[in-house]
Amino acid sequence: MHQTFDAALEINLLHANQAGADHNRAHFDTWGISCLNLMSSPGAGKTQLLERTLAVLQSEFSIAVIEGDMTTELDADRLRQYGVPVIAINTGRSCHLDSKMVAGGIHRLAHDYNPTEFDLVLVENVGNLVCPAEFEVGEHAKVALLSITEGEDKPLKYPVMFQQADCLLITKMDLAPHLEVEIDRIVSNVRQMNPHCAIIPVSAKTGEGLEAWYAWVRDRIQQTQQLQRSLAAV
Ligand SMILES: Nc1nc2c(ncn2[C@@H]2O[C@H](COP(=O)(O)OP(=O)(O)OP(=O)(O)O)[C@@H](O)[C@H]2O)c(=O)[nH]1
Ligand SMILES: [Mg+2]
Repeated sequence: MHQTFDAALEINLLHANQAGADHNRAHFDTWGISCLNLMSSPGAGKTQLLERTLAVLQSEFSIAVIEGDMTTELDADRLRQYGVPVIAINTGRSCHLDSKMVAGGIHRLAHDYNPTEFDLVLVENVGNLVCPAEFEVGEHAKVALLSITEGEDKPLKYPVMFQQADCLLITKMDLAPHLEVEIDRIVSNVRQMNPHCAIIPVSAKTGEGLEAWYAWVRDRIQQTQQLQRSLAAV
């Protein structure tokens, strides 16, 4: 009985969240903004990757960040040093961002800036390998990060994140010589879950693989801008 009630509640919750995510995406589409949702377990390297990404891509694109953390603005402050707008969202007891929280962030951004001037909104989700994958926030693509210190088995044990990802970044590749990790096994475990996502091994420390990541981001931005042009034409 309880189980039926819980399942119904979860379906309603996810349904309401999806409607909110669609609404957020419609805003992004109208404004010609590409939105990427970065997700991983705590400490896989989301903020460090964003620091490198902002340093390089902000000369090409106008970028804003929505930074989700349960508490503190520590990550938001790291990213503010790059001179881009960073909207911090503290989720309190919640282990993921949801579409309503991100709608609040979008409205703050639109209040303080002209949203049509942005090309890219990067969302850093709360560090968690499970729940963020279930709650869309209006992103155009999901980017999952898995650091090589976490173990090759994680794609099999936490499948939803890896099934949903459009791009998987295998992070901290500079540590490979110090670990007994088989990168091929990470890749084949991801492929069991998701035959199509881009898989890019990177190190935010040495810069390995980052050109491929930037190329992937540029491609996503181009796709959104093409969509906006075709929406404007009808
Ligand atoms: N060796 C190495 N360390 C890294 C790399 N990327 C991040 N780190 C380190 O990993 C730790 C966590 O990095 P963050 O970027 O804060 O990770 P995060 O995913 O944003 O963490 P949360 O926001 O707490 O979930 C820090 O000590 C980073 O310096 C990398 O490519 N190589
Ligand atoms: Mg972080």
